[in-house]
Amino acid sequence: MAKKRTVEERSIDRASQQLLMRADELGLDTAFTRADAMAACPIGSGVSGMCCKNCFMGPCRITKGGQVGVCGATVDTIAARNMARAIAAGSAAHSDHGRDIAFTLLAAAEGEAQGYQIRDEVKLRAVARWFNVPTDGKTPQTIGKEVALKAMAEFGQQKGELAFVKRAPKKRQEAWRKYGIVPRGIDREVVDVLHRTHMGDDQHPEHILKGALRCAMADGWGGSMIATELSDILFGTPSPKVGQVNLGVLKDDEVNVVLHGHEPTLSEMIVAAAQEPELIAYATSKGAKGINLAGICCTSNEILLRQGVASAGNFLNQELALITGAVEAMVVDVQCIMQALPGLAGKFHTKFITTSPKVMIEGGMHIEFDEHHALDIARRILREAIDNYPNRGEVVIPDDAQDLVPGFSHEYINYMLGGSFRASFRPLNDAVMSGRIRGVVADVGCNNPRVTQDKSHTWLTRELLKNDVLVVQTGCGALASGKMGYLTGEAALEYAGPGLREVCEATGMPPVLHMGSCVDNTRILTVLTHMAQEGGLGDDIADIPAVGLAPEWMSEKALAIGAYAAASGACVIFGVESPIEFSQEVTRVMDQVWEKELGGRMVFVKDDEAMLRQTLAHIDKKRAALGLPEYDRARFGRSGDWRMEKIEALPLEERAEALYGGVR
Ligand code: XCC
Ligand code: SF4
Repeated sequence: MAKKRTVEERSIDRASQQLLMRADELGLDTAFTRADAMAACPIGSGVSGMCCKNCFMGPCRITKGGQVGVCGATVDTIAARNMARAIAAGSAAHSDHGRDIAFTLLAAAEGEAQGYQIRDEVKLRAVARWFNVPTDGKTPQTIGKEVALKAMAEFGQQKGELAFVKRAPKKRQEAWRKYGIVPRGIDREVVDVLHRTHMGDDQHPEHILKGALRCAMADGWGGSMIATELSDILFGTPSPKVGQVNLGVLKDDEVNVVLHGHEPTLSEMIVAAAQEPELIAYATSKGAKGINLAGICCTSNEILLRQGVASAGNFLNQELALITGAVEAMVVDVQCIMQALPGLAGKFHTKFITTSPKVMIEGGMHIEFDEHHALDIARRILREAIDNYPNRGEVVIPDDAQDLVPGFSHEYINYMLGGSFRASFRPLNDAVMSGRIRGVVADVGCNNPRVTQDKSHTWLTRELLKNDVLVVQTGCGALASGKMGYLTGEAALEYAGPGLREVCEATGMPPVLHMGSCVDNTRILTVLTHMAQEGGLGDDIADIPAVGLAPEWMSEKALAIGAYAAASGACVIFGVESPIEFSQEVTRVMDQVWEKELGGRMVFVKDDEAMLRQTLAHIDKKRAALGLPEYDRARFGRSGDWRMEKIEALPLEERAEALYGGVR
């Protein structure tokens, strides 16, 4: 059995550490201890072998060079098929989320969705334009209905190109067409990958991965983009809001309802219902001071971004929230929901409630979501939670709750930089061109209990800031930064290098931007497109000095995002372990072949410092290719630099203490 890690080795988040100690005290298992007890399978993980179970002549296990499966499949074919299937599953999950939002928009436009309405007409009209829906003289309801139907049709489309593909820079579209990865229909591309990876089909690694890229494209420029855009139409396009994050947002004297998963549909209605005087009165009748909502994972990001609802944290906080003993109900929809939750909830008074027609878990209560009666369902769920308040036992709530300011949609960034007079990405491009900003990095993705929670996300963020790199974030990576206080502007400016600091001070833009949930990685595609179109940084996403990082990834969705980002021209670096390490060919295709054909690539780098080095090297390489001045941190913003210089002269240990000692 592997060794049990200390709480500090399991997480750098103090609130998590406190509850991990509590879990040890109570003898409760969590993903952290289960990861200690179960070493990752070295063959299934792709590190020292490859496993294929695509047919029942196997499963076949390849652990040495030259070995093949019963059917003759090589390690490269198996690695490519496994990667492609993971990308298809991830694309399916994101895209199906988008489909459900389209159903809700349709019901709302037809006046049949209780509680929902069209909140952002400007966005509705913009999306209508992309879908070629004429808007002249039509009511928002009619446009909404036509947009919803067009969105749904993108899923079932058999031939042609997805509508949002033409939002990308021209040159990017040409690269996609040339390499043959323009997605035809969202469902079709997922089915295509499942078909071609069935036993006895596509067995050419690069060709399999090309299918996987087309599928990922159907996610990034299809399903996920639909999810983001239609959510904005229904619930409003985000703009900065003050919120709070970490387990300390749970209240010891209110009914705590934790909303976990990914979709904004039901959670938005729960937010609305929680403000109803009757329900608040019902809560007080049970002895509580009120109803307190808190999110986990991307459902959290959705309602944090739009409604300012507090976040109890990221992926690895889900079990810890229950261990506070303070949660009356945990309500989940889809994705990233650990099966351990209902069992853990049973150790406390917590009611565990599944709501998606797609997700049921043994031991949980199921109250099924239906967009036609969402508000009534939300009320029923809140009543279940309130009824449970008197059953609460001993409570341990860490006092960690950090302020944060999320909500940087591309629309808002545009506005923030240019001001209302002339919204523009010009100041951002100028800052990159002058070298004040060295480049842009998206640090996104999950937590993974195989590595220390939040450590890589936050270390990389700090180091990138010091190197004058602007950091944008989504998903669990964003919540990691939030917990460390890096999403308030001032705190992050402490770390920012002189040039970046100068730009941020002049424009009011914080150096770390929380752009939303995981489907909102499509907002980053839009920002990069705007930057390419603004001029001065080439004319394609691949020209921009930008890198995507997923240092603590774990989900198939993360691989789908990585693949569409690489297809879109970005250099993407994943941490933890390489699931394709055992196949040199697949590693080569995803790195070199993709870079040659598409300008983007996807690599796996285990070590944080190596990840940082490669990130900066890529940025500098792109700067040089654009003929931009070499990055030189000494050129800008001398004010305040004495502090950084003094710190940088210190020996490593003291430097770490001086920089991070106060924040940890
Ligand atoms: Fe899930 Fe989106 Fe990963 Fe977090 S980051 S663990 S996928 S919640 Ni998408
Ligand atoms: Fe083995 Fe080939 Fe079947 Fe895979 S498809 S399990 S390699 S026989």
